[in-house]
Amino acid sequence: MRRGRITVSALLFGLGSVGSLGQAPTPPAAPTEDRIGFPTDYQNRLNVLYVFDRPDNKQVRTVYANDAASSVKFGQQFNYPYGSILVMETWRALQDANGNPIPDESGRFQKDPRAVPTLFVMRKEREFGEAYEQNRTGEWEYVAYRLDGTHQTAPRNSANCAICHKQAGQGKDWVFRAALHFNQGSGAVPDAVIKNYRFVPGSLRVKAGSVVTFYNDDVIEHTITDDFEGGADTGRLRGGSSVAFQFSVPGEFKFHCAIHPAMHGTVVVE
Ligand code: HEC
Ligand SMILES: [Cu+2]
Repeated sequence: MRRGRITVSALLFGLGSVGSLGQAPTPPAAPTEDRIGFPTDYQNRLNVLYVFDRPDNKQVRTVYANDAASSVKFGQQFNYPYGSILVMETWRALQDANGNPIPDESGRFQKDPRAVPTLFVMRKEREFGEAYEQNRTGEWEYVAYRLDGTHQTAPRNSANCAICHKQAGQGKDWVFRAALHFNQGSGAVPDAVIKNYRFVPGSLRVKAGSVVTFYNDDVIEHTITDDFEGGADTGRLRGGSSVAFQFSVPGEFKFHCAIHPAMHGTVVVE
């Protein structure tokens, strides 16, 4: 009991001493100058790298890459060339009266035509990023813009971008989801995943006409192969890739993995 109490007060004391300096906390170090530049005409000048549906905040996130960033090949993700620019356009998804995203025919979120997007931009140049000090992510700098070119997140406030992008890791040069592009993953919200040699969930119930997206979230290849001979077969799906099927006819559809025949799954269409 006594020991527990001492531990707690020691912890509080530790936190208190940080706040007792009598000054506003210094924000984490960041660049003071915008060395990125607003990506004018990005929708026409840049290539789409991936489109990601965010179910939690109901956004369509379209990530564009300039030619330098698009030149990166699978297996070289640890080193984007200097001059690489990635633009993530975050756009509110079209929603029904209950706030549920309204999918298009292929099951993807749609952009709400009444909404205004924000542009998150990261750019890599020689010796960029040093201003982030201990939060530095290689040679990238970050800014977020509104469409009129003003800053939503100015350079001096961009340390949080670097701090979070650290999670993407050096092996991917601090870019989170380029694997979607390399693996032809669609970025749709998955209805089922393949993980540890298993279809999760093993049985899925959908309404006739539904589009079902399967995502291979495993580290190796699997297939989705109809148990019915001559039926659908995805062929080898790399880890990180996804595939979508439309189920129009009611019934029970059983499938397996052709590489690991003990892997089985079912879709029940009502
Ligand atoms: C809380 C963590 C977090 C913060 C803070 C954050 N990002 Fe990201 N960012 C992500 C994740 C995760 C993705 C991948 C898409 C997703 O999951 O929404 C991403 C994607 C991106 C992409 C597309 C390339 C990629 O990494 O896949 C860009 C460009 C980007 N962010 C820029 C920024 C900028 C600029 C800021 C600051 C204004 C910022 N981010 C702040 C987590 C973060
Ligand atoms: Cu398999």
